[in-house]
Amino acid sequence: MIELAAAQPFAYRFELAHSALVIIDMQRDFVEPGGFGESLGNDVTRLQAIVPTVQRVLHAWRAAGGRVVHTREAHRADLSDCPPAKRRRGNPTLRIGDAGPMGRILVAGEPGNQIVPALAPIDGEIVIDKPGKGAFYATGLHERLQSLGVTHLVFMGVTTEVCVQTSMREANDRGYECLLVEDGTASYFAEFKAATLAMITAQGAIVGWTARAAALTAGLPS
Ligand code: TIU
Repeated sequence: MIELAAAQPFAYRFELAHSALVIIDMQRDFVEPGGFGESLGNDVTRLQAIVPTVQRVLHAWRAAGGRVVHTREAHRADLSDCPPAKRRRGNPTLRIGDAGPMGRILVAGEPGNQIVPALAPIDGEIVIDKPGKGAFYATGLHERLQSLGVTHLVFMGVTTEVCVQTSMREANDRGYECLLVEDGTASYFAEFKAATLAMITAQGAIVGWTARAAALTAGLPS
């Protein structure tokens, strides 16, 4: 049993064998200039800045023998899994499926859809392509985690208030004990990140826990 005494709003306990590290959407579309995130008018530097921290936690988690799940927000090439309502919103000159500087926006297999090289999945890790903001909608992730006996999920990735928070809330409703790594997540909006961390831990951990990356890595067996 690992205990993170410094977690908010109180200590978080988990067994590595029953846990998974879930890294949400650290793909070029959101983190690099020229992708979907920038097409929506955002400055991606805030997201780029967390890559070394996410990498440190990922390497420590792998070294401890922990299970890893990577997600990508990705649609099929024919956009049959992209609701027209989702496609209509955003930047009218560069919609999901349109050709951008890194290939078709948010389409599976395109250069922009790849996870950034520093965080690339390795053999044996689960990679989930998800059509929604949440990692559990239309992906089969819950069934895979159930079959592996996973009860605890540690989240990192982008963006805090969109795909990370949605995924964490979906997981919470499915009974997982969830922790979000505070400096392993980022938003294009600093105030949205701060509000999300606060709303997760409020009311006695109504959605889950948060902790700093250093507290998590210090708790992992090396
Ligand atoms: N726009 C934004 O903040 N996020 C997304 O569209 N997707 C994810 O958060 N991955």
